[in-house]
Amino acid sequence: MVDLKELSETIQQGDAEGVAQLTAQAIEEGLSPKQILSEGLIAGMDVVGVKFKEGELFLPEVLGVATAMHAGLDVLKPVLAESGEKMIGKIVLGTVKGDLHDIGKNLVGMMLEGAGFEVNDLGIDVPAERFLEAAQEDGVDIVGLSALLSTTMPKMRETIYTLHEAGLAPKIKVMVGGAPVTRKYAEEVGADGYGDNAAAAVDEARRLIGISSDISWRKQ
Ligand code: B1M
Repeated sequence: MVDLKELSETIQQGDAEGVAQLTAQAIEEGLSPKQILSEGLIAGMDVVGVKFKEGELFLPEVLGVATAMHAGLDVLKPVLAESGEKMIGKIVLGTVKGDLHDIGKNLVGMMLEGAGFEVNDLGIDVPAERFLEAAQEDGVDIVGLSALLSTTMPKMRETIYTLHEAGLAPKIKVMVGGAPVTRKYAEEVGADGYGDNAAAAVDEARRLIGISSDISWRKQ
């Protein structure tokens, strides 16, 4: 019988092959996708998120862990879809127009997926209109904007303005982040949330959809 604690620990070790194998075994043994996700995969990511925030783990380790998480999610996703169980929220994510940096944004996306969010990653160099188009799809809760250049940061304000003009605020929240972005800047451009790093982005996204940092993985 699969021990979900072992799955959580395998995630923390960044062992992608082991995670895929244990996840498949748990499904085969009839455990619910919800239980596998919350007590195995997300439980492991939560420990990693805290360690990353506290400086105990560094980027290469977190990227390895994120890859392992993806290996588990890849196995679990079809079963989740079949069971009709919802992820906790939906996020449209992208790097703003003119900006090609995506390492941090990808990490944020993976951590968000690890925390149970459905992520629609639009990639890099994303114009405001493309964010708007994606935000208008069904069920989007948050639009996440990443920028690494001081020259592209103003695109955040422009994108937020476009979303507001289309009447998507306040229903859809906007979260921003990236090395040069500060909480003060986020407030100035009218964002609802700000993440200093990937773990903080997960906490902030949970806050924006009204979930406290304990795991409550489904929308009521
Ligand atoms: Co660029 N680059 N770069 N670069 N690059 C920086 C950002 C820079 C600070 C380097 C420097 O000069 N010291 C500087 C920007 C200066 C500024 O404007 N303030 C710079 C420059 C100038 C440039 C070019 C203009 C260089 C040139 O061509 N003359 C050019 C611009 C290209 C463009 O975008 N149009 C350029 C190009 C590149 C590469 C293509 C070579 C490459 C990008 C590869 C890629 O991303 N696929 C690159 C890289 C790698 C960097 C540095 C070295 C590293 C960035 C990175 O990946 N960090 C960077 C220097 C640095 O930051 N120390 C630099 C690791 C990553 C995990 O952190 O992205 O901060 P970060 O993400 C964090 C948080 O910020 C947060 O969580 C993440 C994980 O903890 N976060 C969010 C990010 N997005 C978030 C979104 C959220 C919430 C949190 O909510 C939605």
